[in-house]
Amino acid sequence: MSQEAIVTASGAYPKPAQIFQYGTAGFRMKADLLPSVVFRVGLLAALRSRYKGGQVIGVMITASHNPPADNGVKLIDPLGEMLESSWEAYGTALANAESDQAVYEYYTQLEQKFNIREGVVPQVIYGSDTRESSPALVQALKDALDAVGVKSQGFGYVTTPQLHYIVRCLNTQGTDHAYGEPTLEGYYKKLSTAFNQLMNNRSNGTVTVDCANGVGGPALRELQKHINNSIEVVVTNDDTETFSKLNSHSGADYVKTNQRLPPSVSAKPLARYASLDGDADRIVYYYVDKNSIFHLLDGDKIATLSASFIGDLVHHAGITDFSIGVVQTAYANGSSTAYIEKQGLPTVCTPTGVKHLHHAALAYDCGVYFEANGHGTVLFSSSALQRIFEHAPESPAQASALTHLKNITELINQTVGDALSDLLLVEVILAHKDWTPDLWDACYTDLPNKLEKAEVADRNMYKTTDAERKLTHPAGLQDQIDALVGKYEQARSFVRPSGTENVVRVYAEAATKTEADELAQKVKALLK
Ligand code: 16G
Ligand code: ZN
Repeated sequence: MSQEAIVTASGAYPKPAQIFQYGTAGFRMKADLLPSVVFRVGLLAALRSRYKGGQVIGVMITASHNPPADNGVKLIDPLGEMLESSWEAYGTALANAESDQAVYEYYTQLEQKFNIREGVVPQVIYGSDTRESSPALVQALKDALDAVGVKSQGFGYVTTPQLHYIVRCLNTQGTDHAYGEPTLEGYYKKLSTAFNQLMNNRSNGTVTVDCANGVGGPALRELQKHINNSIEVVVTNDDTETFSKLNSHSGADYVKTNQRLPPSVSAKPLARYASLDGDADRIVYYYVDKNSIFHLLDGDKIATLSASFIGDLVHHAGITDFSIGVVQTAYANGSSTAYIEKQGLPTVCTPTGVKHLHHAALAYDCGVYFEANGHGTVLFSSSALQRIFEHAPESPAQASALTHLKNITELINQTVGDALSDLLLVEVILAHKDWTPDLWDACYTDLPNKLEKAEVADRNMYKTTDAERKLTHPAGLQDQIDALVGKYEQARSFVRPSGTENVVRVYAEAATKTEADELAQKVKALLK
């Protein structure tokens, strides 16, 4: 690739005096710091595609639930997974190269390291969320892709999971594990066809969905056109024109963190509500009871609901020796873990971040993974899918369960957590069980909990082990935490450095809300 083309194009995107890091979900920060990063991520995407023999790589420009002034960028690997972690460091190094010439040199170093030759045409697709800063960042990306001869295609405003879906479709087209039509229309058709069949002759009233004034709003409206009238979806907080409204007093993160309704929602008792985040890869449900008390149905509740429903279908379809496991993080409520284990299902705890959960979920025929914050999905292994689709039912009841199970595998976006797909999944399960939200909630009672964040001089001083449940550094701190935890009933607490902000997070749960709050405060005080 011509040195001049890269150096000249890079010259339009000078690097600010700043150290960048490819974190849990790519690069994420104030949008005005990002043009050079996005440009360089474009170069990395080109290399990754060439390294993968010309398979399509995705680039998503989004900062998810972060405030409107932020933005971010991350890569999607060929099967719709997050970028393989060993490549994150190359992204970090490219982003931190001090000059345009250094960018070019590092690019050629990577070509040599991976023995990447000329001749393969790299392919990259991209999309963004609805932030004001997104179009300019998309332009920076396109300039990089053009400078190195990438065959590229933009999909405009898309949810993060939609782009993951399209990447996988493009790379599996014409194979026996083709994932679907590689278009947005194909995405809506795939989900809605499965949903409509699963809801056949059922109806389930109304669900009101807060879209955080992000890209999930228009996407949900589009999806709505494809689904039958078995449910009524009321779309709220879907103003994507007023940039300042994004994620403001709305959305999954607001509801989960504050454990309360978005101020714009006046909830009717026992009606269903859900909130998406800014790029629609997270969802939480909630309702108020007859006494107007708010109840959150978070990622843990969605995981337990899905795992038990799928387990029942597998059983009723007459499929045996089928492993189902639930993957969680340290944030999973202790009651949810106890509930899953009581159902005889294995649970695994991994560090925070989708890539860790996703990886662990691959160990099962069916791996259900959700973070408590509402990010998650269900994976079926290819051998499990084969068994499901080849299974011969022995009775009408088995045949019916099997049909539902097949549709469930189509309804779920298996590339990554997808709020729209998860919304339809929950709606289907509640309709099949004929459950109101309080019945779902009654499966187990969450232990009261509290999440705090602490500003620290250097979060990198905090090192964890045991899936982030214990600190190894600073020395002695874990013993102090343990001593505090020992003073409370049913208590648990951990401290972990954030992967997305320069803070340390403190989580505590205990038998009562007062105790959980107090424990969190005391642990936080240890960090001073
Ligand atoms: C990122 C992760 C999310 C995780 C969050 C934790 C992905 C796609 N996103 O947003 O899953 O819950 O980081 O943030 O992996 P923290 O490290 O700041 O607590
Ligand atoms: Zn998100």
